[in-house]
Amino acid sequence: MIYVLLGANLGNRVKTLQRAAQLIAEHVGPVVQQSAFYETAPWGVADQPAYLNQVLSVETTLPAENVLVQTQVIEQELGRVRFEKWGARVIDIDILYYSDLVLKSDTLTIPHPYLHQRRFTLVPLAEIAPSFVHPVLGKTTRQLLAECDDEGEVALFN
Ligand code: PH2
Ligand code: MG
Ligand code: MG
Repeated sequence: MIYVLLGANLGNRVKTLQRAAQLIAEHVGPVVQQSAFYETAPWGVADQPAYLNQVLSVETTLPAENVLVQTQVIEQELGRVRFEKWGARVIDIDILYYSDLVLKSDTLTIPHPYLHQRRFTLVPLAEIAPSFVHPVLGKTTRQLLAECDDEGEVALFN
């Protein structure tokens, strides 16, 4: 099982996240669980619109590097243009976990290196995977969230 974070803060955020989940199901594998949408304060670069974030669990037979390629193709297809690190974007798809795999290459780090520092990731992840254990830190999502000192706002979005 893999866990991916979707994020969008430009354009029609709901439509984009829905379309991203469809494309992930087509090109990566069946979506098993999806968290609610959360509206979240921008992290890293403050002066940008609020994000919608969602976490999905996905069953896949693809190796991690191929999942990355597929998610990048989907980002392109949905109109992503890269400007600045942590800046506004139509869609961002980040791999959080790939089962209990630990991997560091030039292009990909799994688990996602910032996941434990960000409420906008931990809150939706805790909704669908509260007991999943971080393979490096050895803590559940619930524990990581309790210990996270990020104070960024994360609100259920309806
Ligand atoms: N993604 C970023 C930078 N900052 N802030 C929020 N709230 N949500 C995100 O998905 C996000 C961010 C870089 O990927
Ligand atoms: Mg990201
Ligand atoms: Mg990304």
